[in-house]
Amino acid sequence: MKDKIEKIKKAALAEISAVESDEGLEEVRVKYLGRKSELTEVLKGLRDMSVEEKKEIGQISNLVKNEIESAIIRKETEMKEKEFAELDAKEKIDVTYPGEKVPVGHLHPLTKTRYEVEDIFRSMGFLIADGREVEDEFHNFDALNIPQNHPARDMWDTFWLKDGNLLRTHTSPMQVRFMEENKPPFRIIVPGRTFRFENSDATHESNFHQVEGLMVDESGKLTVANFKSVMAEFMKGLFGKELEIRLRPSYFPFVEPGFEIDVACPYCAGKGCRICKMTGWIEILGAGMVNQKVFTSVGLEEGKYEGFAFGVGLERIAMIKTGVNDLRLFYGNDMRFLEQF
Ligand code: FA5
Repeated sequence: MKDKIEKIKKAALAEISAVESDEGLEEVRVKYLGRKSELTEVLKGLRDMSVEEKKEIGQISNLVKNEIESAIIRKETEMKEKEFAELDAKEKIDVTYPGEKVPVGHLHPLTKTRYEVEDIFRSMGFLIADGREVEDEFHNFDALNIPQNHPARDMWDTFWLKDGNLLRTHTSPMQVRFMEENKPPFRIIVPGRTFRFENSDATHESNFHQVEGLMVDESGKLTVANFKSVMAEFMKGLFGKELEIRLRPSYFPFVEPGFEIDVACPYCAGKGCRICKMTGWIEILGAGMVNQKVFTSVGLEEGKYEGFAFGVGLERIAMIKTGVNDLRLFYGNDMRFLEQF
C-alpha cells in the first residue's frame, strides 16, 4: 500500500511539473485529488484496515495529499509569474517616455490679423458689420461719388460679372449699405474679401482683404483730430506702443479731404530699415472725411452729418507685423511658411 501511495505521489509530481497550462493543471488536480482519484480510493479503503494500518496509511496518504496540493499551488504561482514576465517583456510601459505629439492646428496669420484689428476697434466701441462680396455698380461706385465714365474708376480694376454686377473692389460699398439702413451716430468696421483685376506681385493679389472703417455723427462733433486719435489708438493696439502718425493729402472720390496715413516705422524708430524701405515711415491706409455726396446718395441731408472713413489692406498689416515681404506667401498654403505663425 505504501508503495502504491509512493507511486501515486511520484506520478502526480512528475505530471504537475510537466504541465504547461491552467487547464492541464486542473486536469492533474482532478486526476490526483478529485473524488474519483486513486488517492481518494486509498483513503476510502482505510475503513477495512486494522487500527495501526489505518493510522499509518492515513498519515502517509494525508502527507502525500498535502504535498500534491502544495506542488499544484507552486506550479500555479510559477505559471502566473512566467505569464506576467512574458507580458511585461512584450508590453513594457515606460511611463517616463515622452508622449507622442498630437498635431494641433492654428489660425491662418491673416485670420489672426483680422481678429486683432477687430478686437482693437471693438475696444473703441466700433461695431463689426459684414458686407457682400458680389456688389452692384451703384454701391461699389456711383453712390461713392464715382460715376460711370469718371476717370477715378480706373483706380479700381474691376471683375465684372455677366449680369452687370461685380466683385467688390473695396469694402467701401458697405459705407453706403450701412447708411441706407442706419442713421448716425454710429461707428463700424467692415472686414472682408475684396477683388481686383490685377496681376499678382509681392504686394498685390487679385483677391485680398480690406477693413473699412466709418464713424459718423452730427456736424461739428467729429473732426480730423478725432480721426487722428482713433488711428493713434489703432496703431498702438497693432504694434504695442505709441507711434507717431502723419497725414498726407490724397484723393478718393468718396472723401473730402482725403489722406494717406503713414505711421512711424515700429521696427527702426524712424531711422530707416528694410520694412520701411529706408524712409522711416510706413504707408498704412487711405482715409478721409466723408464726402457730403455720399450722405446725399443714401438720402441723408447735406451738411447735417460729418464723419471719417478709412480703408486698410489686411495683408499689408500682416506683412508689416510679421516682416513677410511677399503677400503671395499667405496664399501659397505652404505648411513650412504657415507653421511659423
Ligand atoms: C481703397 O480701396 C479705398 N476704398 C480706401 C478708402 C476707404 C479710402 C475709405 C478712403 C476712405 P486703395 O485702393 O488704396 O483704397 O486700397 C486700400 C488698401 O488696400 C491699400 O493700401 C492696400 O493695402 C490694399 N490693396 C489695394 N489693392 C490691393 C491688391 N491688389 N492686393 C493687396 N492689397 C491691396
